[in-house]
Amino acid sequence: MVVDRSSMRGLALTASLANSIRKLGYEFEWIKDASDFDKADKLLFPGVGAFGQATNSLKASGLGEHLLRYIASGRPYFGICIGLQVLFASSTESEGATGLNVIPFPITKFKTSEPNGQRKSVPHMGWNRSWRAWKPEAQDAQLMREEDDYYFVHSYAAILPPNMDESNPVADFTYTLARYGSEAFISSVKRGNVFGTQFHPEKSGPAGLDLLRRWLEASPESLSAPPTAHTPPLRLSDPSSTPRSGTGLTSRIVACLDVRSNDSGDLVVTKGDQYDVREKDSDRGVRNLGKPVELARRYYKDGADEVCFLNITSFRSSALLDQPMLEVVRAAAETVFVPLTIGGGIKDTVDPDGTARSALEVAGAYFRSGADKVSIGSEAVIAVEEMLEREKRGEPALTGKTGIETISKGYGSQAVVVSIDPRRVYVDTSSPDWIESVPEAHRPCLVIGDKSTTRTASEEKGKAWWYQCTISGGRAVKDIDVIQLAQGVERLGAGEVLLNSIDRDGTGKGFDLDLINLVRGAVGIPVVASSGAGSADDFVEVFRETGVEAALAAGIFHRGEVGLDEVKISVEKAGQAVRRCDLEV
Ligand code: 1PR
Repeated sequence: MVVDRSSMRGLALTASLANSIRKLGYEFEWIKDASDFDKADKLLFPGVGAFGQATNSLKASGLGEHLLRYIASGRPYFGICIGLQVLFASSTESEGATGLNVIPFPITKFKTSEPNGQRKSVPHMGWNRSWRAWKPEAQDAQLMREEDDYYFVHSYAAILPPNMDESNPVADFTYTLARYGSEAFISSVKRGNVFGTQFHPEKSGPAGLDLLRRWLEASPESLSAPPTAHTPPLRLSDPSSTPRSGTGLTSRIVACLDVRSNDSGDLVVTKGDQYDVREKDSDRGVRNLGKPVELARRYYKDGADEVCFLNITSFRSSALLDQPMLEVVRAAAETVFVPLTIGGGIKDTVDPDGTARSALEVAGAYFRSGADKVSIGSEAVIAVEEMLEREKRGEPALTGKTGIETISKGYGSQAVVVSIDPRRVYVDTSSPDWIESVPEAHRPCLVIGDKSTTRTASEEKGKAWWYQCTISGGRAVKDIDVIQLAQGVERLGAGEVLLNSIDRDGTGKGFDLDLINLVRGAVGIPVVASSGAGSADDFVEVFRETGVEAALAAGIFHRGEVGLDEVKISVEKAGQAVRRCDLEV
């Protein structure tokens, strides 16, 4: 396995790939210097991040040349995500950077809106399907399966023109396509010994592990076999070539585990209602709903599309050296092969010995333990508040120093989630000029109860409210609203918003559709709806009414009231695509 060790981003997902290979019973070694290429029987190049960073460091270290020589030797190569993209000629992500040009075709960015004007979230993040192999190869070397969903996370891809024909250089390769909205792009490509996937098999659950297994098991000869069949070029405008409606992505279902130490000092999964996690009885102990790693494993087996850990006591104990959540993530990543997010305490900290640790270092420790994304809460609110202050003073908005900026620069924006904890602020509507009591800056997120779209709308008649952001798990409020925050973190470089609602948390009343529609309409990055799920129908409703990319629940899953499969069946019956998987692996 070769890793671009000079690129931090390259390291981010390698822990997961290493775990997948070990899980499949194979041994591997990291390429440390050029001489290691000679020892390799097969070579995997994993990674995420920027094209230029990867190609430049391959060139600067001289490893690029050795990589090309390795490929020319006919031994099998498997590039994942950026390991696929470096095979191409160039990328609009990094002007002037040149790839290895094994496939003389450019990588370009997804459009953020459709021809009909509809918004399209970028990055393309989630589970999508590969389909219609062009020039399928001999059966023994056929790696891809059309019926499987795989996990993608990227903003750039080998996007094919709609009038693709045999003169396109890509036509010399065997490839599968995936569709994101109206754009079709290469999801896997193969010619002879060279194979690559835009998606992450190591994060694609049983289907991804199966693909890795097929590649690892196949003999080098069968992997290098030339194509034996030839089919005409795929006409992308052919409606029968589109297996799934909508964007192509499935609606993601996320299981969330709020983790903290109980009064005996053990780490437990807990769950509050409206952020109070203590039992209602007289001793007020921390509610204990299970062990974090065991529950994460269970949700993976039950078909969760992602698992999210939130360290909800982080604002009290923040020393990195002493961070038990690192071990939780490490242990979970050994057996959970879907994306893992970790939140809580992702900020600049100081170790007990006085060593300062930047948010980037804290995040790096989690990525090396096996996390795929970090979720930033309180620090994001403070960063946006300061950014707005700077703008008011006429200073540049971005400093490049906030955790969001440094982590998204180092690991890619797709690795940075911002967790928002808004609270409704009700306003007195009894006087005719009540609107004056709402600060002008916050009026864009004002909801008039009579127009509320939530299921509890009848309770809201005559009311009005806006959404104020909180920090420290709802313990303090800030003079910044949910739209200001969501748009601010997008400018700083966040790749996804995890949208909680303190009013709905743990209530089972359904998601706050007003809130979700406001935020989703305000940003171009994916939004995960959270808080309030009480039934499988709540998921159906939130996907149908808001078009949100993902929905998360905690309490109903922990208490066993609703199963992940039950949610997926309901969402699918309602016409939304979901990832169904073989739950045995
Ligand atoms: O501020 O960067 O250290 O991050 C702290 C993180 O911990 C934030 O993401 C914040 O949301 C979370 N947090 C802090 N205190 C609590 C608490 O509960 N006392 N949990 C807390 C937030 C909300 C969701 C919950 C959904 C779904 N929990 O995580 O999972 O509301 O619940 P439901 O399906 O049961 O309704 P920082």
